[in-house]
Amino acid sequence: MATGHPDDTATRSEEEYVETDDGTRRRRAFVDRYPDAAQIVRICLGISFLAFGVGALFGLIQALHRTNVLRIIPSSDYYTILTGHGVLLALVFTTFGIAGLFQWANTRSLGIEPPSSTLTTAWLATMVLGTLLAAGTILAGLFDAIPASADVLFTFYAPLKAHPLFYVGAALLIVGSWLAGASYFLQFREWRSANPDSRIPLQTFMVLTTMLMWYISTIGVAIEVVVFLIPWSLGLIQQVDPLLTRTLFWYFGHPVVYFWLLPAYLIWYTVLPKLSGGRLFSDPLARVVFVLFLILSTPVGFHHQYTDPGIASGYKFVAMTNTMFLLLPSLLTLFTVVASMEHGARQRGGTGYFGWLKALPWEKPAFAGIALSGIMFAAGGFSGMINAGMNINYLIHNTLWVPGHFHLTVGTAFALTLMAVSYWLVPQVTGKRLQWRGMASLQPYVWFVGMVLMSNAMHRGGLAGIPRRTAEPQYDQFSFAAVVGSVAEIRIQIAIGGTLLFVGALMFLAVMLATWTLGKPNSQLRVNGFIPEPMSGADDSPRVLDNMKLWVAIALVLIALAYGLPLYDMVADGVFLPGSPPVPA
Ligand code: HEM
Ligand SMILES: [Cu+2]
Repeated sequence: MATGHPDDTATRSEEEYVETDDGTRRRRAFVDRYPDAAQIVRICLGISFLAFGVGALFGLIQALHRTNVLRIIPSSDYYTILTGHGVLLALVFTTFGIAGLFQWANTRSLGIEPPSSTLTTAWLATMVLGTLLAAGTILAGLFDAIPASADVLFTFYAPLKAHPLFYVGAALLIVGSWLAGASYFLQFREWRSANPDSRIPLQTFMVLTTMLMWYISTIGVAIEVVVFLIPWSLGLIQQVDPLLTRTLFWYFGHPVVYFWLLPAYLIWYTVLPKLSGGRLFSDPLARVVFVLFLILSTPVGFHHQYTDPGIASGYKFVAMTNTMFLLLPSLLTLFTVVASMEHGARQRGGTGYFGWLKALPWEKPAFAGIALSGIMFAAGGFSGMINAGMNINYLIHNTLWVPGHFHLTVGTAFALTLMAVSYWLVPQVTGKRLQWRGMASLQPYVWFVGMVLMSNAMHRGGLAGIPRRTAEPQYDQFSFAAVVGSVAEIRIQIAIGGTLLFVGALMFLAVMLATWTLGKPNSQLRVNGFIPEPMSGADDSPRVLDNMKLWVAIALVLIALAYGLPLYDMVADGVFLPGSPPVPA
Protein backbone atom coordinates (compact mmCIF):
# COMPACT_ATOMS: atom_id res chain seq x y z
CA MET A 1 0.00 0.00 0.00
CA ALA A 2 2.86 2.35 -0.61
CA THR A 3 1.06 4.45 -3.17
CA GLY A 4 -2.43 5.82 -3.36
CA HIS A 5 -2.88 6.31 0.35
CA PRO A 6 -4.36 9.71 1.17
CA ASP A 7 -1.41 10.50 3.36
CA ASP A 8 1.08 10.15 0.53
CA THR A 9 2.03 13.62 -0.59
CA ALA A 10 1.80 12.69 -4.24
CA THR A 11 -1.93 12.05 -3.94
CA ARG A 12 -2.59 15.47 -2.45
CA SER A 13 -0.05 17.54 -4.27
CA GLU A 14 -2.65 20.21 -5.00
CA GLU A 15 -2.79 20.96 -1.27
CA GLU A 16 0.86 20.92 -0.37
CA TYR A 17 2.50 22.14 -3.55
CA VAL A 18 1.95 25.09 -5.85
CA GLU A 19 3.23 25.57 -9.34
CA THR A 20 5.37 28.68 -9.54
CA ASP A 21 5.59 30.87 -12.63
CA ASP A 22 8.70 29.17 -13.90
CA GLY A 23 6.90 25.84 -13.76
CA THR A 24 8.67 24.37 -10.69
CA ARG A 25 6.75 22.98 -7.76
CA ARG A 26 7.05 24.84 -4.48
CA ARG A 27 6.25 23.06 -1.22
CA ARG A 28 3.54 24.52 0.99
CA ALA A 29 3.80 22.39 4.11
CA PHE A 30 2.94 23.76 7.58
CA VAL A 31 6.47 25.06 8.12
CA ASP A 32 6.37 26.93 4.80
CA ARG A 33 3.02 28.54 5.49
CA TYR A 34 3.42 29.30 9.18
CA PRO A 35 7.13 29.53 9.98
CA ASP A 36 6.55 31.26 13.34
CA ALA A 37 4.05 28.72 14.59
CA ALA A 38 6.23 25.88 13.31
CA GLN A 39 9.13 27.18 15.36
CA ILE A 40 7.00 27.27 18.53
CA VAL A 41 5.84 23.72 17.88
CA ARG A 42 9.43 22.58 17.38
CA ILE A 43 10.60 24.18 20.64
CA CYS A 44 7.70 22.69 22.61
CA LEU A 45 8.12 19.21 21.15
CA GLY A 46 11.88 19.34 21.63
CA ILE A 47 11.56 20.10 25.35
CA SER A 48 8.77 17.59 25.71
CA PHE A 49 10.89 14.80 24.19
CA LEU A 50 13.86 15.70 26.36
CA ALA A 51 11.73 15.37 29.50
CA PHE A 52 10.38 12.12 28.10
CA GLY A 53 13.88 10.66 27.71
CA VAL A 54 14.94 11.44 31.27
CA GLY A 55 11.56 10.38 32.68
CA ALA A 56 11.68 7.07 30.82
CA LEU A 57 15.16 6.36 32.19
CA PHE A 58 13.82 6.96 35.71
CA GLY A 59 10.91 4.63 34.91
CA LEU A 60 13.31 1.87 33.97
CA ILE A 61 15.34 2.40 37.15
CA GLN A 62 12.16 2.13 39.25
CA ALA A 63 10.75 -0.86 37.45
CA LEU A 64 14.00 -2.81 37.90
CA HIS A 65 14.53 -1.61 41.47
CA ARG A 66 11.05 -2.45 42.74
CA THR A 67 11.21 -5.89 41.21
CA ASN A 68 14.67 -6.49 42.67
CA VAL A 69 16.14 -7.26 39.25
CA LEU A 70 18.76 -4.51 39.24
CA ARG A 71 19.47 -1.88 41.86
CA ILE A 72 21.67 1.02 40.87
CA ILE A 73 20.34 3.53 43.41
CA PRO A 74 20.00 3.21 47.19
CA SER A 75 16.37 2.72 48.21
CA SER A 76 16.58 6.02 50.08
CA ASP A 77 16.77 7.79 46.69
CA TYR A 78 13.71 5.99 45.35
CA TYR A 79 11.31 8.83 46.08
CA THR A 80 13.61 11.32 44.36
CA ILE A 81 13.60 9.21 41.20
CA LEU A 82 9.86 8.55 41.49
CA THR A 83 9.14 12.26 41.89
CA GLY A 84 11.35 12.98 38.88
CA HIS A 85 9.52 10.33 36.85
CA GLY A 86 6.06 11.60 37.77
CA VAL A 87 6.86 15.31 37.35
CA LEU A 88 8.91 15.01 34.17
CA LEU A 89 6.41 12.72 32.46
CA ALA A 90 2.99 13.59 33.86
CA LEU A 91 3.62 17.35 34.09
CA VAL A 92 6.50 18.44 31.82
CA PHE A 93 6.36 16.00 28.89
CA THR A 94 2.59 16.39 28.73
CA THR A 95 2.33 20.18 29.15
CA PHE A 96 4.98 21.00 26.55
CA GLY A 97 3.71 18.33 24.18
CA ILE A 98 0.19 19.71 24.48
CA ALA A 99 1.36 23.30 24.02
CA GLY A 100 3.03 22.21 20.78
CA LEU A 101 0.04 20.23 19.52
CA PHE A 102 -2.37 23.04 20.36
CA GLN A 103 -0.22 25.66 18.68
CA TRP A 104 -0.17 23.52 15.55
CA ALA A 105 -3.90 22.71 15.64
CA ASN A 106 -5.03 26.27 16.35
CA THR A 107 -2.82 27.71 13.62
CA ARG A 108 -3.72 25.06 11.06
CA SER A 109 -7.44 25.30 11.57
CA LEU A 110 -7.60 29.12 11.81
CA GLY A 111 -5.14 29.59 8.98
CA ILE A 112 -3.26 32.47 10.64
CA GLU A 113 -0.01 32.81 12.55
CA PRO A 114 -0.01 33.35 16.36
CA PRO A 115 -0.74 37.00 17.13
CA SER A 116 2.09 38.30 19.28
CA SER A 117 5.68 37.21 19.48
CA THR A 118 6.10 38.94 22.86
CA LEU A 119 3.32 36.85 24.36
CA THR A 120 4.79 33.73 22.79
CA THR A 121 8.22 34.45 24.23
CA ALA A 122 6.63 35.17 27.61
CA TRP A 123 4.75 31.89 27.87
CA LEU A 124 7.59 29.78 26.58
CA ALA A 125 10.09 31.44 28.92
CA THR A 126 7.78 31.11 31.93
CA MET A 127 7.18 27.43 31.28
CA VAL A 128 10.88 26.73 30.72
CA LEU A 129 11.92 28.59 33.85
CA GLY A 130 9.28 26.76 35.89
CA THR A 131 10.48 23.42 34.56
CA LEU A 132 14.13 24.18 35.30
CA LEU A 133 13.34 25.22 38.88
CA ALA A 134 11.08 22.24 39.62
CA ALA A 135 13.27 19.62 37.92
CA GLY A 136 16.45 21.14 39.34
CA THR A 137 15.12 21.03 42.90
CA ILE A 138 14.02 17.41 42.49
CA LEU A 139 17.39 16.31 41.09
CA ALA A 140 19.22 18.24 43.83
CA GLY A 141 17.80 15.59 46.15
CA LEU A 142 20.28 13.10 44.66
CA PHE A 143 23.27 15.11 45.88
CA ASP A 144 23.88 15.41 49.59
CA ALA A 145 26.02 18.50 49.04
CA ILE A 146 23.07 20.54 47.77
CA PRO A 147 20.75 21.61 50.59
CA ALA A 148 17.52 21.33 48.57
CA SER A 149 15.18 18.52 47.66
CA ALA A 150 11.61 17.93 46.57
CA ASP A 151 10.78 14.28 47.22
CA VAL A 152 7.08 15.06 47.38
CA LEU A 153 5.90 13.08 44.32
CA PHE A 154 3.98 14.61 41.47
CA THR A 155 0.90 14.83 43.73
CA PHE A 156 2.55 17.50 45.86
CA TYR A 157 0.20 18.03 48.82
CA ALA A 158 0.95 18.34 52.53
CA PRO A 159 2.25 16.90 54.80
CA LEU A 160 5.20 16.10 52.49
CA LYS A 161 7.17 19.31 52.13
CA ALA A 162 9.53 20.41 49.34
CA HIS A 163 12.03 23.21 48.99
CA PRO A 164 10.16 26.45 48.08
CA LEU A 165 11.81 26.58 44.64
CA PHE A 166 9.99 23.40 43.63
CA TYR A 167 6.63 25.00 44.32
CA VAL A 168 7.65 28.22 42.59
CA GLY A 169 8.68 26.16 39.57
CA ALA A 170 5.39 24.26 39.51
CA ALA A 171 3.46 27.53 39.77
CA LEU A 172 5.44 29.07 36.90
CA LEU A 173 4.82 26.05 34.69
CA ILE A 174 1.10 26.54 35.23
CA VAL A 175 1.18 30.31 34.78
CA GLY A 176 3.09 29.77 31.53
CA SER A 177 0.36 27.40 30.32
CA TRP A 178 -2.24 30.09 31.15
CA LEU A 179 -0.36 32.59 29.00
CA ALA A 180 -0.14 30.03 26.20
CA GLY A 181 -3.92 29.68 26.44
CA ALA A 182 -4.27 33.47 26.23
CA SER A 183 -2.28 33.35 23.03
CA TYR A 184 -4.62 30.71 21.52
CA PHE A 185 -7.62 32.85 22.44
CA LEU A 186 -6.09 35.99 20.92
CA GLN A 187 -5.32 34.06 17.75
CA PHE A 188 -8.95 32.97 17.67
CA ARG A 189 -10.17 36.53 18.26
CA GLU A 190 -8.15 37.79 15.32
CA TRP A 191 -9.71 35.10 13.14
CA ARG A 192 -13.18 35.87 14.50
CA SER A 193 -13.03 39.52 13.54
CA ALA A 194 -12.35 38.49 9.95
CA ASN A 195 -14.96 35.67 10.04
CA PRO A 196 -17.83 36.97 12.21
CA ASP A 197 -20.43 34.41 11.12
CA SER A 198 -18.41 31.26 10.57
CA ARG A 199 -18.55 28.25 12.87
CA ILE A 200 -15.51 27.82 15.08
CA PRO A 201 -13.22 25.40 13.20
CA LEU A 202 -13.31 22.00 14.90
CA GLN A 203 -9.68 21.81 16.03
CA THR A 204 -9.84 25.32 17.46
CA PHE A 205 -13.09 24.43 19.21
CA MET A 206 -11.26 21.54 20.86
CA VAL A 207 -8.27 23.67 21.83
CA LEU A 208 -10.43 26.40 23.37
CA THR A 209 -12.79 24.12 25.32
CA THR A 210 -9.81 22.21 26.70
CA MET A 211 -8.11 25.44 27.76
CA LEU A 212 -11.29 26.69 29.44
CA MET A 213 -11.44 23.48 31.45
CA TRP A 214 -7.75 23.96 32.27
CA TYR A 215 -8.31 27.52 33.53
CA ILE A 216 -11.17 26.41 35.76
CA SER A 217 -9.31 23.47 37.23
CA THR A 218 -5.83 24.91 37.70
CA ILE A 219 -7.24 27.55 40.05
CA GLY A 220 -7.33 24.82 42.72
CA VAL A 221 -3.68 23.89 42.47
CA ALA A 222 -2.67 27.54 42.12
CA ILE A 223 -4.37 28.38 45.44
CA GLU A 224 -2.83 25.28 47.03
CA VAL A 225 0.66 26.30 45.99
CA VAL A 226 0.56 30.07 46.34
CA VAL A 227 -1.57 30.44 49.48
CA PHE A 228 -0.44 27.39 51.41
CA LEU A 229 2.62 25.49 50.24
CA ILE A 230 4.97 28.35 49.35
CA PRO A 231 4.40 30.29 52.64
CA TRP A 232 4.62 27.00 54.59
CA SER A 233 7.86 25.88 52.93
CA LEU A 234 9.34 29.34 53.50
CA GLY A 235 8.46 29.10 57.19
CA LEU A 236 6.06 32.07 57.03
CA ILE A 237 3.24 29.94 58.38
CA GLN A 238 3.75 27.07 60.77
CA GLN A 239 1.08 24.63 59.68
CA VAL A 240 -1.39 23.88 56.95
CA ASP A 241 -4.46 21.69 56.82
CA PRO A 242 -3.38 18.54 54.94
CA LEU A 243 -6.96 17.68 54.03
CA LEU A 244 -7.48 21.11 52.50
CA THR A 245 -4.29 20.92 50.43
CA ARG A 246 -5.22 17.42 49.27
CA THR A 247 -8.69 18.63 48.31
CA LEU A 248 -7.32 21.60 46.38
CA PHE A 249 -4.84 19.31 44.66
CA TRP A 250 -7.47 16.78 43.61
CA TYR A 251 -9.82 19.54 42.52
CA PHE A 252 -7.14 19.95 39.85
CA GLY A 253 -5.89 16.36 39.85
CA HIS A 254 -8.79 14.84 38.02
CA PRO A 255 -9.32 17.46 35.32
CA VAL A 256 -5.60 17.33 34.62
CA VAL A 257 -6.13 13.82 33.29
CA TYR A 258 -8.53 15.27 30.72
CA PHE A 259 -6.00 17.98 29.96
CA TRP A 260 -3.77 15.05 28.91
CA LEU A 261 -6.50 13.10 27.22
CA LEU A 262 -8.33 15.74 25.19
CA PRO A 263 -5.31 16.60 23.04
CA ALA A 264 -5.11 12.87 22.27
CA TYR A 265 -8.82 12.97 21.40
CA LEU A 266 -8.15 15.95 19.14
CA ILE A 267 -5.73 13.74 17.21
CA TRP A 268 -8.10 10.75 17.24
CA TYR A 269 -10.98 12.84 15.91
CA THR A 270 -9.17 14.94 13.35
CA VAL A 271 -6.00 13.13 12.26
CA LEU A 272 -6.73 9.42 12.74
CA PRO A 273 -9.70 9.27 10.30
CA LYS A 274 -7.55 10.82 7.60
CA LEU A 275 -4.65 8.45 8.31
CA SER A 276 -7.15 5.57 8.03
CA GLY A 277 -8.02 6.73 4.53
CA GLY A 278 -11.37 8.30 5.40
CA ARG A 279 -13.10 11.18 7.09
CA LEU A 280 -14.42 12.01 10.54
CA PHE A 281 -17.87 10.50 11.01
CA SER A 282 -19.48 13.40 12.87
CA ASP A 283 -18.40 16.92 13.76
CA PRO A 284 -21.46 17.51 16.01
CA LEU A 285 -20.68 14.45 18.15
CA ALA A 286 -17.10 15.62 18.55
CA ARG A 287 -18.29 19.02 19.77
CA VAL A 288 -20.77 17.46 22.21
CA VAL A 289 -17.98 15.34 23.66
CA PHE A 290 -15.70 18.31 24.31
CA VAL A 291 -18.53 20.30 25.89
CA LEU A 292 -19.34 17.37 28.19
CA PHE A 293 -15.73 17.24 29.30
CA LEU A 294 -15.72 20.97 29.95
CA ILE A 295 -18.71 20.77 32.27
CA LEU A 296 -18.10 17.40 33.96
CA SER A 297 -14.32 17.16 34.41
CA THR A 298 -13.96 19.12 37.62
CA PRO A 299 -16.80 18.20 40.03
CA VAL A 300 -15.36 14.68 40.46
CA GLY A 301 -12.11 15.20 42.37
CA PHE A 302 -13.37 13.53 45.55
CA HIS A 303 -13.14 10.19 43.78
CA HIS A 304 -9.42 10.40 44.60
CA GLN A 305 -10.25 10.89 48.27
CA TYR A 306 -12.64 8.03 49.02
CA THR A 307 -10.40 6.96 51.90
CA ASP A 308 -9.91 10.49 53.30
CA PRO A 309 -11.57 11.12 56.66
CA GLY A 310 -13.22 14.51 57.06
CA ILE A 311 -15.30 14.47 53.87
CA ALA A 312 -18.88 13.29 54.27
CA SER A 313 -19.63 10.19 52.18
CA GLY A 314 -22.53 11.95 50.44
CA TYR A 315 -20.09 14.22 48.61
CA LYS A 316 -17.98 11.26 47.66
CA PHE A 317 -21.09 9.61 46.30
CA VAL A 318 -21.90 12.69 44.18
CA ALA A 319 -18.35 12.62 42.82
CA MET A 320 -18.76 8.95 41.94
CA THR A 321 -22.01 9.61 40.10
CA ASN A 322 -20.48 12.46 38.11
CA THR A 323 -17.53 10.26 37.26
CA MET A 324 -19.80 7.59 35.83
CA PHE A 325 -21.47 10.28 33.69
CA LEU A 326 -18.04 11.04 32.30
CA LEU A 327 -18.03 7.62 30.72
CA LEU A 328 -20.56 8.91 28.24
CA PRO A 329 -18.26 11.23 26.25
CA SER A 330 -15.58 8.54 26.17
CA LEU A 331 -18.05 5.96 24.85
CA LEU A 332 -19.25 8.51 22.25
CA THR A 333 -15.61 8.92 21.26
CA LEU A 334 -15.16 5.18 20.91
CA PHE A 335 -18.16 5.03 18.61
CA THR A 336 -17.20 8.02 16.46
CA VAL A 337 -13.55 7.14 16.12
CA VAL A 338 -14.13 3.48 15.29
CA ALA A 339 -16.88 4.45 12.79
CA SER A 340 -14.47 6.87 11.11
CA MET A 341 -11.76 4.22 10.91
CA GLU A 342 -14.18 1.70 9.48
CA HIS A 343 -15.29 4.22 6.88
CA GLY A 344 -11.66 4.80 5.94
CA ALA A 345 -10.95 1.09 5.74
CA ARG A 346 -13.98 0.46 3.50
CA GLN A 347 -12.87 3.31 1.24
CA ARG A 348 -9.64 1.41 0.82
CA GLY A 349 -11.42 -1.81 -0.13
CA GLY A 350 -11.98 -3.37 3.29
CA THR A 351 -14.98 -5.70 3.66
CA GLY A 352 -16.73 -7.94 6.19
CA TYR A 353 -17.73 -7.45 9.82
CA PHE A 354 -14.16 -7.34 11.02
CA GLY A 355 -12.28 -7.97 7.78
CA TRP A 356 -12.06 -4.22 7.20
CA LEU A 357 -9.49 -4.02 9.99
CA LYS A 358 -7.01 -5.65 7.61
CA ALA A 359 -7.38 -2.78 5.14
CA LEU A 360 -5.99 -0.24 7.62
CA PRO A 361 -2.38 0.97 7.19
CA TRP A 362 -0.89 -0.89 10.16
CA GLU A 363 2.59 -0.55 8.66
CA LYS A 364 2.48 3.25 8.92
CA PRO A 365 3.90 4.34 12.27
CA ALA A 366 1.55 7.28 12.81
CA PHE A 367 -1.60 5.28 12.16
CA ALA A 368 -0.42 2.19 14.04
CA GLY A 369 0.65 4.12 17.13
CA ILE A 370 -2.54 6.15 17.38
CA ALA A 371 -4.77 3.12 16.83
CA LEU A 372 -2.85 1.03 19.38
CA SER A 373 -3.05 3.82 21.92
CA GLY A 374 -6.83 3.86 21.45
CA ILE A 375 -7.04 0.12 22.11
CA MET A 376 -4.99 0.48 25.29
CA PHE A 377 -7.16 3.36 26.39
CA ALA A 378 -10.23 1.16 26.21
CA ALA A 379 -8.57 -1.22 28.68
CA GLY A 380 -7.62 1.77 30.84
CA GLY A 381 -11.26 2.85 30.84
CA PHE A 382 -12.31 -0.49 32.32
CA SER A 383 -9.80 -0.36 35.15
CA GLY A 384 -10.73 3.30 35.67
CA MET A 385 -14.31 2.28 36.37
CA ILE A 386 -13.04 0.06 39.19
CA ASN A 387 -11.05 3.00 40.58
CA ALA A 388 -14.13 5.20 40.43
CA GLY A 389 -16.48 2.78 42.22
CA MET A 390 -16.64 3.96 45.80
CA ASN A 391 -16.82 0.46 47.26
CA ILE A 392 -14.44 -1.48 45.01
CA ASN A 393 -11.94 1.36 45.13
CA TYR A 394 -11.00 0.16 48.64
CA LEU A 395 -9.72 -3.07 47.13
CA ILE A 396 -7.14 -1.39 44.91
CA HIS A 397 -6.54 1.96 46.64
CA ASN A 398 -2.82 2.83 46.69
CA THR A 399 -1.86 -0.54 45.26
CA LEU A 400 0.15 -1.20 42.11
CA TRP A 401 -3.19 -1.40 40.29
CA VAL A 402 -3.28 2.40 40.18
CA PRO A 403 -0.05 2.93 38.19
CA GLY A 404 -1.19 -0.07 36.13
CA HIS A 405 -4.26 1.97 35.23
CA PHE A 406 -2.67 5.29 34.39
CA HIS A 407 0.15 3.88 32.32
CA LEU A 408 -2.66 2.88 29.96
CA THR A 409 -4.20 6.34 30.00
CA VAL A 410 -1.61 9.11 30.29
CA GLY A 411 1.27 6.66 29.83
CA THR A 412 -0.10 5.28 26.56
CA ALA A 413 -3.28 6.96 25.31
CA PHE A 414 -1.52 10.31 25.61
CA ALA A 415 2.15 9.32 25.35
CA LEU A 416 1.86 6.90 22.42
CA THR A 417 -0.52 9.22 20.58
CA LEU A 418 1.98 12.08 20.90
CA MET A 419 4.83 9.87 19.73
CA ALA A 420 2.83 8.48 16.84
CA VAL A 421 1.46 11.78 15.62
CA SER A 422 5.03 13.12 15.75
CA TYR A 423 5.96 10.72 12.96
CA TRP A 424 3.45 12.62 10.86
CA LEU A 425 3.74 16.10 12.34
CA VAL A 426 7.46 16.59 12.93
CA PRO A 427 8.21 16.38 9.17
CA GLN A 428 5.61 19.09 8.64
CA VAL A 429 7.03 21.44 11.26
CA THR A 430 10.69 20.85 10.40
CA GLY A 431 10.38 20.51 6.63
CA LYS A 432 12.43 17.31 6.86
CA ARG A 433 11.36 13.86 5.75
CA LEU A 434 10.98 11.21 8.47
CA GLN A 435 14.19 9.18 8.82
CA TRP A 436 14.65 5.58 9.92
CA ARG A 437 11.14 4.63 8.93
CA GLY A 438 11.66 0.93 9.62
CA MET A 439 12.45 1.65 13.25
CA ALA A 440 9.54 4.07 13.42
CA SER A 441 7.12 1.44 12.09
CA LEU A 442 8.22 -1.07 14.70
CA GLN A 443 8.26 1.35 17.63
CA PRO A 444 4.51 1.52 18.46
CA TYR A 445 4.39 -2.29 18.64
CA VAL A 446 7.35 -2.42 21.03
CA TRP A 447 5.63 0.12 23.29
CA PHE A 448 2.36 -1.78 23.04
CA VAL A 449 3.85 -5.15 23.99
CA GLY A 450 5.89 -3.59 26.80
CA MET A 451 2.81 -1.91 28.18
CA VAL A 452 0.65 -5.03 27.92
CA LEU A 453 3.20 -6.84 30.09
CA MET A 454 3.92 -4.07 32.60
CA SER A 455 0.40 -2.75 33.02
CA ASN A 456 -1.32 -6.10 33.19
CA ALA A 457 1.15 -7.33 35.79
CA MET A 458 0.72 -4.12 37.80
CA HIS A 459 -3.04 -4.57 37.81
CA ARG A 460 -2.69 -8.14 39.01
CA GLY A 461 -0.09 -7.15 41.57
CA GLY A 462 -2.48 -4.55 42.91
CA LEU A 463 -5.21 -7.15 43.30
CA ALA A 464 -2.74 -9.25 45.26
CA GLY A 465 -2.24 -6.26 47.57
CA ILE A 466 1.22 -5.09 46.45
CA PRO A 467 1.50 -1.39 47.32
CA ARG A 468 2.54 1.33 44.89
CA ARG A 469 5.19 3.95 45.67
CA THR A 470 7.64 1.81 47.53
CA ALA A 471 11.18 0.70 46.82
CA GLU A 472 10.83 -2.37 49.01
CA PRO A 473 7.58 -4.07 48.16
CA GLN A 474 8.91 -7.42 49.25
CA TYR A 475 8.31 -6.54 52.96
CA ASP A 476 10.67 -9.29 54.01
CA GLN A 477 8.44 -10.85 56.64
CA PHE A 478 5.38 -10.85 54.46
CA SER A 479 4.34 -12.96 51.53
CA PHE A 480 1.62 -11.91 49.12
CA ALA A 481 -0.92 -14.46 48.03
CA ALA A 482 -1.47 -14.29 44.27
CA VAL A 483 -4.78 -15.29 42.73
CA VAL A 484 -3.25 -16.73 39.58
CA GLY A 485 0.44 -17.19 38.92
CA SER A 486 2.95 -15.99 41.49
CA VAL A 487 4.31 -12.72 42.77
CA ALA A 488 7.72 -13.63 41.34
CA GLU A 489 6.16 -14.05 37.91
CA ILE A 490 4.35 -10.70 38.22
CA ARG A 491 7.67 -9.05 39.05
CA ILE A 492 9.42 -10.53 36.06
CA GLN A 493 6.65 -9.30 33.77
CA ILE A 494 6.97 -5.79 35.18
CA ALA A 495 10.73 -5.86 34.69
CA ILE A 496 10.52 -7.16 31.11
CA GLY A 497 7.64 -4.82 30.25
CA GLY A 498 9.44 -1.81 31.72
CA THR A 499 12.60 -2.68 29.77
CA LEU A 500 10.67 -2.99 26.51
CA LEU A 501 9.02 0.36 27.19
CA PHE A 502 12.39 1.95 27.72
CA VAL A 503 13.63 0.44 24.44
CA GLY A 504 10.49 1.80 22.75
CA ALA A 505 11.21 5.24 24.17
CA LEU A 506 14.80 5.11 22.86
CA MET A 507 13.60 4.02 19.41
CA PHE A 508 11.23 6.96 19.26
CA LEU A 509 13.87 9.44 20.39
CA ALA A 510 16.38 8.01 17.90
CA VAL A 511 13.94 8.47 15.01
CA MET A 512 13.20 12.04 16.09
CA LEU A 513 16.86 12.90 16.49
CA ALA A 514 17.68 11.37 13.11
CA THR A 515 14.85 13.26 11.43
CA TRP A 516 15.85 16.53 13.03
CA THR A 517 19.57 16.21 12.32
CA LEU A 518 19.95 13.97 9.25
CA GLY A 519 16.81 14.92 7.32
CA LYS A 520 17.48 17.30 4.47
CA PRO A 521 15.66 20.62 4.69
CA ASN A 522 13.13 21.31 1.97
CA SER A 523 12.71 17.65 1.15
CA GLN A 524 9.50 16.15 -0.17
CA LEU A 525 7.82 15.06 3.04
CA ARG A 526 5.89 11.88 2.13
CA VAL A 527 3.05 13.10 4.39
CA ASN A 528 0.65 15.96 3.94
CA GLY A 529 -1.29 18.08 6.39
CA PHE A 530 -4.56 17.98 4.50
CA ILE A 531 -7.52 17.03 6.73
CA PRO A 532 -10.75 16.18 4.88
CA GLU A 533 -14.14 17.55 5.90
CA PRO A 534 -16.21 15.36 8.26
CA MET A 535 -19.07 13.30 6.80
CA SER A 536 -21.49 15.22 8.97
CA GLY A 537 -19.97 18.68 9.21
CA ALA A 538 -20.16 21.78 11.40
CA ASP A 539 -23.38 22.88 9.70
CA ASP A 540 -25.13 19.92 11.33
CA SER A 541 -23.99 21.06 14.79
CA PRO A 542 -26.46 23.11 16.81
CA ARG A 543 -25.05 26.63 17.18
CA VAL A 544 -25.49 26.53 20.94
CA LEU A 545 -22.55 24.16 21.14
CA ASP A 546 -20.25 27.07 20.27
CA ASN A 547 -21.60 29.16 23.15
CA MET A 548 -18.64 28.75 25.44
CA LYS A 549 -19.87 31.26 28.03
CA LEU A 550 -22.92 29.10 28.65
CA TRP A 551 -20.86 25.94 29.17
CA VAL A 552 -18.41 27.68 31.48
CA ALA A 553 -21.34 28.98 33.55
CA ILE A 554 -22.82 25.48 33.85
CA ALA A 555 -19.42 24.08 34.77
CA LEU A 556 -19.03 26.66 37.56
CA VAL A 557 -22.49 25.89 38.97
CA LEU A 558 -21.73 22.16 39.08
CA ILE A 559 -18.42 22.87 40.80
CA ALA A 560 -20.12 25.08 43.39
CA LEU A 561 -22.59 22.27 44.11
CA ALA A 562 -19.92 19.59 44.39
CA TYR A 563 -17.32 21.57 46.35
CA GLY A 564 -19.06 24.46 48.11
CA LEU A 565 -20.19 22.83 51.34
CA PRO A 566 -17.31 20.41 51.89
CA LEU A 567 -14.77 23.20 51.34
CA TYR A 568 -16.70 25.36 53.76
CA ASP A 569 -16.49 22.56 56.34
CA MET A 570 -12.73 22.42 55.94
CA VAL A 571 -12.10 26.13 56.37
CA ALA A 572 -14.82 26.99 58.89
CA ASP A 573 -12.49 26.20 61.81
CA GLY A 574 -9.67 28.34 60.41
CA VAL A 575 -7.98 28.22 57.05
CA PHE A 576 -4.64 26.93 58.27
CA LEU A 577 -5.94 24.63 60.99
CA PRO A 578 -6.44 20.94 60.35
CA GLY A 579 -10.12 20.02 60.66
CA SER A 580 -9.33 17.60 63.46
CA PRO A 581 -6.16 17.40 65.54
CA PRO A 582 -3.64 14.82 64.32
CA VAL A 583 -3.58 13.08 67.72
CA PRO A 584 -6.46 12.79 70.17
CA ALA A 585 -6.37 15.77 72.54
C1 HEM B 1 9.76 3.85 29.97
C2 HEM B 1 8.51 3.75 30.26
C3 HEM B 1 7.98 3.71 31.68
C4 HEM B 1 8.32 2.86 32.71
C5 HEM B 1 9.32 1.71 32.68
C6 HEM B 1 7.54 3.26 33.86
C7 HEM B 1 7.58 2.62 35.11
C8 HEM B 1 6.90 3.03 36.24
C9 HEM B 1 6.80 2.32 37.49
C10 HEM B 1 7.43 0.97 37.76
C11 HEM B 1 6.06 3.08 38.34
C12 HEM B 1 5.60 2.69 39.75
C13 HEM B 1 6.54 3.07 40.81
C14 HEM B 1 5.96 2.88 42.19
O1 HEM B 1 4.77 3.08 42.45
O2 HEM B 1 6.77 2.50 43.08
C15 HEM B 1 5.69 4.27 37.64
C16 HEM B 1 4.94 5.31 38.18
C17 HEM B 1 4.47 6.39 37.45
N1 HEM B 1 4.60 6.59 36.09
FE1 HEM B 1 5.69 5.47 34.80
N2 HEM B 1 6.78 4.32 33.52
C18 HEM B 1 7.00 4.62 32.19
C19 HEM B 1 6.40 5.62 31.44
C20 HEM B 1 5.52 6.56 31.93
C21 HEM B 1 4.87 7.57 31.15
C22 HEM B 1 5.01 7.74 29.63
C23 HEM B 1 4.12 8.31 32.02
C24 HEM B 1 3.23 9.51 31.76
C25 HEM B 1 3.18 10.19 30.67
C26 HEM B 1 4.33 7.78 33.34
C27 HEM B 1 3.78 8.30 34.50
C28 HEM B 1 3.94 7.77 35.76
C29 HEM B 1 3.39 8.36 36.95
C30 HEM B 1 2.58 9.66 37.04
C31 HEM B 1 3.73 7.50 38.02
C32 HEM B 1 3.35 7.65 39.48
C33 HEM B 1 4.40 8.31 40.28
C34 HEM B 1 3.97 8.38 41.73
O3 HEM B 1 3.43 7.39 42.25
O4 HEM B 1 4.19 9.45 42.32
N3 HEM B 1 5.18 6.71 33.25
N4 HEM B 1 6.20 4.22 36.36
CU1 LIG C 1 -9.71 11.02 38.72
